[in-house]
Amino acid sequence: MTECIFCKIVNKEIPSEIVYENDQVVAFKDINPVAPVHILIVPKVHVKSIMELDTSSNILNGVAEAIQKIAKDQNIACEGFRVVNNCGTLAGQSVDHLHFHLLGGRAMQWPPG
Ligand code: D5M
Repeated sequence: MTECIFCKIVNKEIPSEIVYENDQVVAFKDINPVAPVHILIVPKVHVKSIMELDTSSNILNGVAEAIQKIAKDQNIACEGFRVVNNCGTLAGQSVDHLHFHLLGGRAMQWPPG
C-alpha cells in the first residue's frame, strides 16, 4: 500500500476533483488553489521529480495533451496561463510525486516568488 498522496488519488483510493485523464496522467483540482483555475497534472506512475523522469517515456506527451485539453475546457487557452513544476526543496516542492501546476484565470507576476 503506497503512502504517496498523489498515488492514492491516481488509484482513486482517496477523493479528488478529477477534471481530465489519459493513459499517462490524471489531472485534478488543487486543494489549495492560488488562482481561479489551479489544476495539478500528475503522472499515473510514481516518479519523484522531473530529475527522476525516464526521458524515453511518453509521460510528457501525456502532460502536453492534458494541458491543451484542460486549457480549452477551462476557457483559459486564449487569454493565457502558466504551467509550473517545483523541483526540490528550494523550489518548494512539497509532494514528492512529479506534478505540473496549471494556473490561469488571473494576471500572473514575473519573476515568481
Ligand atoms: O505542490 C503540491 C500541491 O499539491 C499543493 O498546491 C497542494 C496540493 N495538494 C496536496 N494534497 C492534495 C490533495 N489531496 N488534493 C489536491 N491537491 C493537493 P508543490 O509544487 O509540491 O508545492
